[in-house]
Amino acid sequence: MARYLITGIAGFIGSTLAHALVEQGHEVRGIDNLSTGNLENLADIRTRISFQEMDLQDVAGMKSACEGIDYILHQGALASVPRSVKDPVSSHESNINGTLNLLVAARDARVRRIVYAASSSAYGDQPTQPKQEDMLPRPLSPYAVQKLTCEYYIQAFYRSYGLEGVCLRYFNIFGPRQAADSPYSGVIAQFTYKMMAGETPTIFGDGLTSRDFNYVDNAVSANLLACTAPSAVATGRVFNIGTGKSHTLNEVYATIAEHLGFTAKPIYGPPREGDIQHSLADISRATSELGYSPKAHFHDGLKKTVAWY
Ligand code: UD2
Repeated sequence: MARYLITGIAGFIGSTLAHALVEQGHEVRGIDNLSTGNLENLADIRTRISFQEMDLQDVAGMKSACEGIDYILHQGALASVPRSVKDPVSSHESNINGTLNLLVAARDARVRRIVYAASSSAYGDQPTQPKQEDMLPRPLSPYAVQKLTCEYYIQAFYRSYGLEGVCLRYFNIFGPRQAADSPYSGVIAQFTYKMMAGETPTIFGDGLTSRDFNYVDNAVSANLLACTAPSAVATGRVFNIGTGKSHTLNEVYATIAEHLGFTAKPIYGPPREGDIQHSLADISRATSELGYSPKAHFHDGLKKTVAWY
């Protein structure tokens, strides 16, 4: 049994991690400022975790949150490319200042390792597919810059202070509990929610935009592997957490529509600012070095997700 701190525990990925760790008998502490997270995501495990409403930028709070912790799974962030384009300052404060404050607290508390929710957005408009970790990043949006900056901070804290850190570059994670009711929600959640309400979703661009959509269970297993992998393999390193397969927005729309019996054709709108056209992961580093294997497949994951909403 180990002691975990999950930041952003009331959010989509944070709460899914919490369920998995509680299930395995670990001690789970979680913080969330509830700006986008929702305590309903934790309702069935609320008595089995220790939760505090807290902002990542709270210096004293983060100090006490890190006390006695073995592993930090750092999911807390103001996610979304378009949100960061609209308001780069608030997302910078949460994503960069908050992470830096957490790192200082983790270093001082001698936390064993921090696993960071990095983002595939770091690759930006690099034309080469699939994306490999050693490619030069070309972030296009403030969000991508913020997520990449924190990868560098994680690595610098390892080299400067010996705080072990692993960066998991998530590729479009989806699944149950993903917020669906905001324009900043992930596309699968938004399409499902809208179709269920009888509204026709808008596809930004020509529908041929593609993403390596990865079901949340695969992200959970990647986090657990990143905690236990030998330091020489994992520490200070970046791993793509995708599936190695991509799907277009047209395909996503059609599949969700089929599950829900929704018959209207999509509305097409202009491409979204800060968006990249194609995103596909090369997962060979994570598979060979962490033992990561994305067992949950896109279509099964989509079926479970649609059924959940
Ligand atoms: C980025 C990152 C992802 C994660 C996420 C967090 C990339 C490739 N991926 O996801 O790893 O960090 O940010 O937020 O950078 N769309 C529509 N209609 C809608 C909503 C979205 O067509 O109503 C399109 C959107 O323009 C984009 C695609 O769907 O082309 C996916 O959008 P998203 O917001 O779900 O995720 P994305 O790719 O920005």
